[in-house]
Amino acid sequence: MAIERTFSMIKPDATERNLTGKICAMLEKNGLKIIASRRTRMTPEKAAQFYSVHSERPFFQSLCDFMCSGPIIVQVLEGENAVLKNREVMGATNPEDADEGTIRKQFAVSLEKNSVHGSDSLENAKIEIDQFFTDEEIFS
Ligand code: IDP
Ligand code: MG
Repeated sequence: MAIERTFSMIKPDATERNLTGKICAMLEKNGLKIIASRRTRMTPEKAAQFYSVHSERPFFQSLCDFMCSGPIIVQVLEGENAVLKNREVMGATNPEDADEGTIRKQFAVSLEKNSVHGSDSLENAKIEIDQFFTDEEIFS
């Protein structure tokens, strides 16, 4: 297995409920090392760019509004098979479908307000990391 990097976000529904530490602890417990982290806010432009793959979906505008509604934490995670591992720790997009013990099962409020984002491929991980971090901000 290869050491990979993936991009993670803690979404506004989770920062609002002060769950940052609990979510980071679950990532770390599962072998994902937080090698960059910053609390910030999405702008409407940045949200639209980040979720552009979903621009034709009916939930797009609501999703962008939600992502701008409060602070987020942007992170780079590193570890064995980090892309897939993070998706496993996150759980299914819809918390109703998420497995026990996953972040979304434990913390998500709804299909939209599902507490965390994680890159879905190594290729997208690199694109997403580059949208938020320079190489000088990442320390493994
Ligand atoms: P993912 O976050 O598990 O990769 P995606 O399908 O990429 O899921 O969707 C991106 C985000 O858009 C989801 O995490 C969720 O916040 C939101 N979303 C996805 N599908 C729906 C929907 O049907 N209604 C409302 N929001 C949705
Ligand atoms: Mg996705």
